[in-house]
Amino acid sequence: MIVHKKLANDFAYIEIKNSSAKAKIALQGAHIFHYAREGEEAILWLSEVSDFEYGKAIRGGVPVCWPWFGFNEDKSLPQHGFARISMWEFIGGDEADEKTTILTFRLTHNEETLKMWHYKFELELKITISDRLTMELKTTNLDDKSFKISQALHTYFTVSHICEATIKGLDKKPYLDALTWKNEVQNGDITFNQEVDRVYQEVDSEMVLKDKNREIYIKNEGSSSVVVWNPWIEKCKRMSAMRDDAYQNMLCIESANAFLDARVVKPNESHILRAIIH
Ligand code: TA6
Repeated sequence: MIVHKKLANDFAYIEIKNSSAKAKIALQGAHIFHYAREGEEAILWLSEVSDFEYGKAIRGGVPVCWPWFGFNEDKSLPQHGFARISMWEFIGGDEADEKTTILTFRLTHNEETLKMWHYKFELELKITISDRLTMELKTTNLDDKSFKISQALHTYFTVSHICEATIKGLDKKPYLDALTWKNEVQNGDITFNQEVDRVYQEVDSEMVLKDKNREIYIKNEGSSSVVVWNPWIEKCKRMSAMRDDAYQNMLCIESANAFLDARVVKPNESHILRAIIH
């Protein structure tokens, strides 16, 4: 079932239900803000006080950070790019079988995007809702010059408590610590007892998010960088659209092409970033 819905303020989204899962996707940002497998708690975290308003990114789910990850050198431009606050076109939904729904969204250059980023492009997000969540973000260069992108599927995961969460699969990987701007190397599994904001590089295998009562697997393709973020106590208080204690129940593991893993896309060529979560 694919149902088009609108909030009272006209904010448009699509609700998906099949025999394996439920999901909700906003047209702004092609932003998945709910994904739960049948009979299970939501895998994606969504802030209880998130804005659902045009021009503001939803706090939670999977913001699409594109065509730059983090700050732009020009500080007047939006952090994490403009894709997550742009209106995407819904291209179509395919109810492949009773367990699987595939949706495609598209964003192309327009007068507004060309002011912020001087390239012609087509960006497509294909989302497969089944007992796994698959996101495929395809960047095509429609310009006559090459461009460089950095990007992330900035996935917010729900955790029972941040102190119960462990990430496996990044042992011995180099990372840039975005709190100190120092290069470090991961030693063992990742656990949390303070603010963490890191860009891991050279990532080549599946990661596991171990929580108290479940394990979630994250596999990326077309990507060798992963951002791990939890704002902890003080930053959480400063974050927009987050309750003060929200850091306790969320954790971002972001499938990325960031920093050393930024990609150059030549004219008429494409790059695909894929994340498979189950
Ligand atoms: O990916 C981690 C990060 O860049 C953090 O530094 C952080 O503040 C965050 O994403 C959330 O950014 P936002 O622009 O959504 O407030």
